[in-house]
Amino acid sequence: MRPGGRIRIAFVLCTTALCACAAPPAVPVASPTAPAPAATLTPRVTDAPTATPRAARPTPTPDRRPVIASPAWFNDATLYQVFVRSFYDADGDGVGDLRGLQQKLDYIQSLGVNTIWLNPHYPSRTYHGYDVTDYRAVNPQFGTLDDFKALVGEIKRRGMHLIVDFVANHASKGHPFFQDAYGNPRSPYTRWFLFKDANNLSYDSFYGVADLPEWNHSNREVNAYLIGAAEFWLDLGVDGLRADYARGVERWFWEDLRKAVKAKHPDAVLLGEVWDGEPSTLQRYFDEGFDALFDFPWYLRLSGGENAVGKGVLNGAVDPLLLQPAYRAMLQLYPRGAQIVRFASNHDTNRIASSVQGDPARMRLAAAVSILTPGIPIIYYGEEIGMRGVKGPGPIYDEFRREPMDWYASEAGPGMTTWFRPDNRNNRPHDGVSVEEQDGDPDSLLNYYRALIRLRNEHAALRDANFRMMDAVPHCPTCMGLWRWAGDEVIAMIFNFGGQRQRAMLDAAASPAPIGAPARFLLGEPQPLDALEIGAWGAFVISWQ
Ligand SMILES: [Ca+2]
Ligand SMILES: [Ca+2]
Repeated sequence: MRPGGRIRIAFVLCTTALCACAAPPAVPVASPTAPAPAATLTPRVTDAPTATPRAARPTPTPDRRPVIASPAWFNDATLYQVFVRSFYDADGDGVGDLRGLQQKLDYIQSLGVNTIWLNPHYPSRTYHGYDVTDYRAVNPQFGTLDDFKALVGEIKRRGMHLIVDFVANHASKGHPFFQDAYGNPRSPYTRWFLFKDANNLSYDSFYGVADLPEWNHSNREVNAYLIGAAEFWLDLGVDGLRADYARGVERWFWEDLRKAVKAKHPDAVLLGEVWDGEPSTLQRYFDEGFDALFDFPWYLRLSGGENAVGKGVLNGAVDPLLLQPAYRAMLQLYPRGAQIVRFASNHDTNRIASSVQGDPARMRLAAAVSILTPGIPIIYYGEEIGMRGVKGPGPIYDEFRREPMDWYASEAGPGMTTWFRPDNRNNRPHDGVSVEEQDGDPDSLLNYYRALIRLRNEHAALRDANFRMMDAVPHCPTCMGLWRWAGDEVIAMIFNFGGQRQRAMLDAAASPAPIGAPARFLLGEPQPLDALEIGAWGAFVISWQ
């Protein structure tokens, strides 16, 4: 943390969103899975004059966009991304596993999350698992197929959902089919890969990485094999697939996958990773058969890029207006029913806490804008406690973004994974970043995440597709605002992406619906709407019902 930062941060926190809790922090409790304290975001009614303008809902104009029959349940999802190796170790070998994950479902549910995305759980030759050697088995380090079935059963019993990673672009060099075909042109698997010489020694691979030979999707047998693997997991009760590197795979594969999956599992969600800064690129993949895509255009502008620190909208480095195209694409470009997944970091990016250089105010702003604005939020494990992570200095890199989930102040205790503990790691004992240190503190980042997710779960207007961007927030050039509504409720939200305190004005006349009732402040202290004191990196969320 920078010199002087602490003073400024304390000011920020006590003047913006969440300083209703004047009581000193509670003593942290010993159990990292104790129920969340009841404290947090009690809506307060403003004593300011209520807005009286009446405005009509947006006039419906003919919407000629195509429609995707996406699974309705996914609109109400809040996701949690689990890198299994780093999460919770049930058998004491230092490596996270499926039984460990099952033991921490109480914790995950305590966040308000209802859907889990697992990074690859398949047998693999690497620690990260994106080189699959068997598409129908569980990495023995993580457990057995029976452990997987037990996990699915418990997730279903709780009314939760599970999405698994699906790697269709490439295999592992260690995959038995590739092993058979490599250097052996007479192998029955020769046409399963993209060999470039007569001896089957040179081949196309993911970004030229020899360990990741690409599948040949022009071969129907390959596609049947991969689609069969997808169905195998869906038949076991999995609720969806997160398609790795979707843009590496030909369109016909995704179309065929959708047809096969939806015929038997119409409620399964197909979530694609299309790493691109342009909404028009994402649009193509909705056309190819995906229900849902990660909002990379939004993420890249928010954070300034996957390797950035101190860049992007979230650091005041660029105008928050740059976020608007990502939102507007949801209204104008993507098909109706398209599902956008909103994330502030993932296993391939610097963690958001590091991107904002550990500033608690901006960590909270990142959480609020990710969880409350239109889209389906996903939280990368550990983000909710502010775990740090930046690309490593080499020769290892991404491990530093996938460090062991920090359960304990001491980084030691039951379930703590220990597979990656170099001296120059990002997260340390007694740094305030652990579940144990934050669980019982009503003012902690962890409980802020819980409160935000609770708001999303309790207000249909925070999940519904209706929204409208504010063209500007009067008097606050660093602010972004938008309206959301559902049923009888209208919600306005304003985010200040700047390091200066501002006096913003909410233009109530621009409301998409009548807002005669008193305003309830879901986030931020009640204030007159024409003079909202918004702190640096602050947020207001205001409801009329
Ligand atoms: Ca283990
Ligand atoms: Ca720590």
